[in-house]
Amino acid sequence: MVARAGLSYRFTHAITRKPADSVANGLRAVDTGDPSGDAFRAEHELYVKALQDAGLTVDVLPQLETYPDSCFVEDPAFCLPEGAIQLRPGTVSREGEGKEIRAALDARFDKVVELPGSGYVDGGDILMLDDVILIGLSARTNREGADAFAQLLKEWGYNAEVCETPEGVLHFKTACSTLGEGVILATEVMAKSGFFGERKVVVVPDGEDYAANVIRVNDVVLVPEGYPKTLAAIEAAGFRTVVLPTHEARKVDGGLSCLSLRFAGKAA
Ligand code: CIR
Repeated sequence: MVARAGLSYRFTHAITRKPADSVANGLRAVDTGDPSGDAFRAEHELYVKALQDAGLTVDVLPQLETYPDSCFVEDPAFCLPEGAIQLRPGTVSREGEGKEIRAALDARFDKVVELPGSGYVDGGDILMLDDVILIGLSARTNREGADAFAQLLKEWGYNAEVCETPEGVLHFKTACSTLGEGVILATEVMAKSGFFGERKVVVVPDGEDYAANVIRVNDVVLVPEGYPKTLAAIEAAGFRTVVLPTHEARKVDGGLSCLSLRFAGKAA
């Protein structure tokens, strides 16, 4: 595939879902206290506003109490300009979220397909760059799912590569993000992985690994609040930033990318 300038950060639309009260039971590796639905929804409103300010039309789906982690809509789907893919999240309590997001995908895309086969892929393990889509194997994304997804992407005309997410990292994108224009933000471990070839990598300063998960949306980079060294490094690399609170999301291992599906869609 020929690189498509801006594929990874020029967007017109986003799909989000309001955090449910049941997010208090969301999955997490380390318990630092339960998130509150009300406080999370307040942070979520700021997040939606920031996406709108960056130029996106944002669909906000209603809260879904059956699935505590359902506000993390990045995991059950993946969107490209020509269509969307309904994924199969790789943990029991989230497996049904693909079906729940389907109607929202159908409303925005003419082409929506389900991940072929019976493997698992979480959208958090997919890093879209302008010339390649990296798929991280993880506790949530298995080889069968990653290979089926890579094959599908190739049929759609994209380069795809399967990588091993470093041990102890929930999702591939927990530890890296695209800043756009060929520049990556990554934790030190991820920066040393070799996944990014000759690309410029801005390394997340010591002690701020959580801030490796940012999102470039059109002309700005959304950055979590409370990570001043990372913020300064992103700005020093020449990017405009907007800082957002993610305190509730963080309690259940969520970050900025997980809270939306971003894409260049057809006109609203
Ligand atoms: C989970 O463990 O699935 C949620 N508590 C957090 C999901 C974060 N999603 C992401 O990084 N893409």
